[in-house]
Amino acid sequence: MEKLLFNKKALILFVMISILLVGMTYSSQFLVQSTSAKKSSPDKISRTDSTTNADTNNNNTSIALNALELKNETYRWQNTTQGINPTLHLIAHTSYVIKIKNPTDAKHELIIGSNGTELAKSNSINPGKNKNFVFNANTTGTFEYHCEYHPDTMKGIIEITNQ
Ligand SMILES: [Cu+2]
Repeated sequence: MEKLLFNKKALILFVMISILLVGMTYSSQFLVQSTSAKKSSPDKISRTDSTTNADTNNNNTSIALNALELKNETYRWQNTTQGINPTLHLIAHTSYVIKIKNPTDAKHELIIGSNGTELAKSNSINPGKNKNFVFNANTTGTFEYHCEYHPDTMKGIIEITNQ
């Protein structure tokens, strides 16, 4: 009877030690994994940061406008946030790359103007084509943009400020 009890105690002790050992092995593995994850994460973060910065810089100096067909061959300009004929807010003394996509089946041409004067233009963009052109926002003020072929429906305002 005593022997059996001792065996039971020994068995319980053995099981507890086994559980402890297994637990320690697992936790040490976890610790190693988390440390290596911590070691590698700063690289990842800095890499993401630099790409984000690059993207931000691009966004600061580039504007995407797409030709959009609503229906019955009615067209609008659309930006990346689904804005229709959006007002463009630009900073003075900055060069902007205007990136235009034309997924419609009509020709378009973006013209930036002021009181009937053309300041910059994309030239004709055929259906399915993309075109980039540079607009130098030299002075502050309110300007307009429109499509050469659809001036009544594809048009918007450009506001150039110092900030
Ligand atoms: Cu057009």
